[in-house]
Amino acid sequence: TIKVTIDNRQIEVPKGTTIYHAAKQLGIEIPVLCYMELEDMNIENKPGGCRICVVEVEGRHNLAPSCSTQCSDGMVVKTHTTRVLNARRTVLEFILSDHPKDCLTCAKSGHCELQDMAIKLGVRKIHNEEISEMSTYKIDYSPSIIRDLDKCIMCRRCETMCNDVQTVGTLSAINRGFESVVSPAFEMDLEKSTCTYCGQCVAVCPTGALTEVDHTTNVLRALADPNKTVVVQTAPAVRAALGEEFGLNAGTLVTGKMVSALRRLGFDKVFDTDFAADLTIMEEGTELLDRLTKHLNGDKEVKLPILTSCCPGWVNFFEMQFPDMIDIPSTARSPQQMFGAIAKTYYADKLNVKRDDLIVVSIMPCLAKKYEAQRDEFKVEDNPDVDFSLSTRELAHLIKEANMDLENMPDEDFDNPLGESTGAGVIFGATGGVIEAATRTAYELHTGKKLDKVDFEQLRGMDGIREAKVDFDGLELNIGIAHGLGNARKMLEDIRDGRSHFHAIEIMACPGGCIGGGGQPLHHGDSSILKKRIDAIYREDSGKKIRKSHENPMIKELYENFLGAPMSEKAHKLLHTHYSD
Ligand code: HC0
Ligand code: SF4
Repeated sequence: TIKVTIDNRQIEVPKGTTIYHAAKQLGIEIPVLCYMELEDMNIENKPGGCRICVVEVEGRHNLAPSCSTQCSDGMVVKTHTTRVLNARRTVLEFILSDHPKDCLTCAKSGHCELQDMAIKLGVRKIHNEEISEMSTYKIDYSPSIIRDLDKCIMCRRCETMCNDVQTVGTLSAINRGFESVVSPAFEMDLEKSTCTYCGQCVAVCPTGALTEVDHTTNVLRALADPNKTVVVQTAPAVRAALGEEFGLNAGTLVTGKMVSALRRLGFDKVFDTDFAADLTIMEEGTELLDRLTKHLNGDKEVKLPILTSCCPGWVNFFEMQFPDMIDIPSTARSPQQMFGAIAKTYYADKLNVKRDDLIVVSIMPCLAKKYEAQRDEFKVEDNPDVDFSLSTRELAHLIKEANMDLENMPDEDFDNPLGESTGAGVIFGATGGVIEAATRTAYELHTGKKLDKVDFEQLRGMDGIREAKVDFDGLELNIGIAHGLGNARKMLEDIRDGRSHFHAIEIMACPGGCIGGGGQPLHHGDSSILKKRIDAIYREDSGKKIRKSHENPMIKELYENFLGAPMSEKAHKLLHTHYSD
């Protein structure tokens, strides 16, 4: 270890520790802008570019960026001298001089780290603004994400997420000096690139450079139209994070309050994507058992492992990066899309409403869901099964705009029939949850026995790649789990190279699963927030009366009265899909 003195206090740290981290251990928070740490993944973004984190080191002429300067033995550091404070303000003024000043109307207003920094450092005037040049770029619109590079401050966090965590490689810094930006190759539009719309870049962007496509106005318009019946479905992960937008602690469940807020916003019916998650398990679980049985009977045509297919970012990833393997994932549509297909057939018929007059809105923790909703396979004569997909953040905006106070809303229940769900549907929102839900159902269907204990703890956790064996009454199933596309890539490469021993694998594009989706309240890479959301999801599950998808009475009724059986012809038409390379 080495000894350093920071602001007159001594600390011993291991060699290689940065000044920033040593100070942190002393409880001294040095302000940072571009720096980002993903502790669980052992990934750091430290381009040392913004220079907001500079400190004074005794004996050195220049100020040192604390995020990327290592401590040396006997080093004496001062973190907030007048010189340091002036330098930070000057640096920030430089950044602001090349930044639009439309804070009042910016989509990130109130959540912008640049704005927060200007407040923190007391910037009241931008010196020499009149003589400084502004770089301008055309705004890049895609089905899920908007890139407004005028607002990019070159922190490179998006690049770290896209390249190091997701290994998608869409975003990288191009050009030099004043012209430099983070962009897809050849300044191509996101829609033409390899982007999966996972939204992890948006989740860490400190400014308004990367934001979601906002559909709140479309939804308000539909709600105001007397000729439309507007129903909403809420994804499992939303209830575990929405509260954060209203100042509640991470991990607070707001299921009932969210339902009453949606009802007061004017939705005719408030339904649950968890219902469709139960339906997904019926289809995917049956498909798993079918493939498994055929495989064990020596059918060479049938491949294993089966991969889950409910995450649209992941679907985009394998379609683009592993086109030779598109026959391995399950053909089951995602719960969002199963919900839409059932709502616009079975439910519309029940209500005697024309397809065009039923508007289906989804509230999702995800930005890729916006893209998924507008894929051609999920339209009937140009009318989409899901009309608009809003993120958790967009729902928070709608609730705030209506001047509702979420914390003090009454707890209300979902409507029926498409609001009835089990604990198995809820856990879809956390990494490992989909495969645990499938295991609960597949076990009972395959063995004909009742599970004494529905909790499969061995499938839970935050490790990027996990594996567990589950005993199906003598038949041992190898189950794999990956979250984050970088981990998914490893799983796929193993399968391609014949090294995979799994029967079934769950893959989710975002670290943590949907609770860490690109549409959730911003968590700035803090994994303790993700863990609290995951705990909340399992709490909701354990409090549910029914915890296995095949026991959901409304699902049983749907099969009896409408679909027939899992994987029936009708189920295939409405609930399954195909992939394209
Ligand atoms: Fe998910 Fe879903 S669990 S992808 O993670 O499967 O977005 O929350 O809604 O569709 O149910 C997201 C979350 C969903 C879907 C479900 C699945
Ligand atoms: Fe990369 Fe995901 Fe952002 Fe697309 S959405 S640029 S894949 S991080």
